[in-house]
Amino acid sequence: MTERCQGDTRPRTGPRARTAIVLAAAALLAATSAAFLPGTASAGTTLGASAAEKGRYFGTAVAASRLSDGNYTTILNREFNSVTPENEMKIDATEPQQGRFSYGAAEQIVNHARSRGMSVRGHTLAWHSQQPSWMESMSGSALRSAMLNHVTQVATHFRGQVVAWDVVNEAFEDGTSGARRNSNLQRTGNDWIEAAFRAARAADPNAKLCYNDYNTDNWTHAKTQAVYNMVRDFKARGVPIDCVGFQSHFNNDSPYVSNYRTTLSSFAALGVDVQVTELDIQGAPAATYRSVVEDCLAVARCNGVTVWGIRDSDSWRASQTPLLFNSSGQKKAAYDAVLAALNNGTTPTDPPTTPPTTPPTTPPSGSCTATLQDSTRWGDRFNSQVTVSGASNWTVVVAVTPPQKVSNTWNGTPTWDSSGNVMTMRSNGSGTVFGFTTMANGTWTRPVVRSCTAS
Ligand code: G2I
Repeated sequence: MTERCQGDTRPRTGPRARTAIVLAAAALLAATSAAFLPGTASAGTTLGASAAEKGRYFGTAVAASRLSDGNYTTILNREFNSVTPENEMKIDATEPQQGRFSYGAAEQIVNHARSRGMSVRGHTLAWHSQQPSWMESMSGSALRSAMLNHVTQVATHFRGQVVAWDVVNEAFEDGTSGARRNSNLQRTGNDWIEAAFRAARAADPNAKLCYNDYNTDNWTHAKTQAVYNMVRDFKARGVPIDCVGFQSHFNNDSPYVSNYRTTLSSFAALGVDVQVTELDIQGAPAATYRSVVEDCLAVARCNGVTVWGIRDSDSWRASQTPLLFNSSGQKKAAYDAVLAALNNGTTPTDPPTTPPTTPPTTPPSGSCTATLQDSTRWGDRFNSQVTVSGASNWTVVVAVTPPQKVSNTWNGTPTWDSSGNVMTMRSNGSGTVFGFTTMANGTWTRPVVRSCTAS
């Protein structure tokens, strides 16, 4: 191209000219996409970033023992923006002897996640299973007190670090009875579940509190209806419940059904968030994975999807090869289907909200420039995208207006001031665009870029 100078408009022919036309068209397309599809800069290529652009998270169960496996952590750090400790926050792990708490393995996962901008789901505070032997042998009021103390201690320990807790896990019977599961906790009195939720709320007022269960995916099943009735009752009586987790372990005996979306939306209509908390599907059929993600995206209050492990070899049901990555860590067809579903996801139809009227903001000074633009908006939250120029290694400070809270970020590593309203975002090395989701909490003021510093 050196033979042509700027302004030379003579037509060109031949392969180099065709190459130039293709490149120019590609550049135009890229510029157009950037203008009309904010956030496509580097999202769209990983599960977490794509989900974040839809205002959701995409998470995985993590085992502390696997964090030393480089293949595992490479996938974890690249693809996911939420983690759930698979076993490390369970009662037997966190209180192995009564009154003696042990948080090391759980903290390893929490620190790994939070230092990389991933959020943490806590699993689980009260459950009939994986109880330490001292608790298994307890009953009555002693057990009730021990359970409430456990909830209080663990939720307090992780206060501010866990965005959502599975407060109570698997408290209902399988089959057609719709009854509570007969467990030592249930035998302490039918109100044990609401007592656990109240204790959790007192311990960590800002965490979302979830009830989590399996075989509650099919809207027509008695167990689904029983959980629904409990949540409706809790909402009516002011028991502090914020969300319902659908484990969604699908297999030939307990398959995905097309009324799953009805289940999610029906629970959401009770005034709780819904989350897919432990997804795995026997054989990992791409179409079924895709449907699950589409169902979540179709429900405004579906916050995100967590798969129960990264590679097939990490699964509790490894022989069913139910996950998105094979045992060598390669993406399976189901991965491609999930990513496509996240990228084509529909924006839920929420009541319209009033957009802010102030123009996009740029910081007053600094060694680089950061421009904030509005992106997708939902009934309760909105995305913003910040484009940085003038530095490849940058630090940008953004403030949101209380009671707004940033719930999700992508393409950068965030840290927070003590108020939780001022986010310092650092580049991951190469990108010049980052984004975040702000929970409006009734306030729709656009976040403000305070500074941009080259580092
Ligand atoms: O069972 C599948 C999941 C159903 N919903 C609740 C989840 O918490 C549950 O997770 C699984 C873990 O994936 C397994 O990893 O929970 C199992 C226990 O109920 C976990 O299995 C345990 C084994 O039973 C232990 O022998 C083993 O020491 O995993 C432990 C750590 O590998």
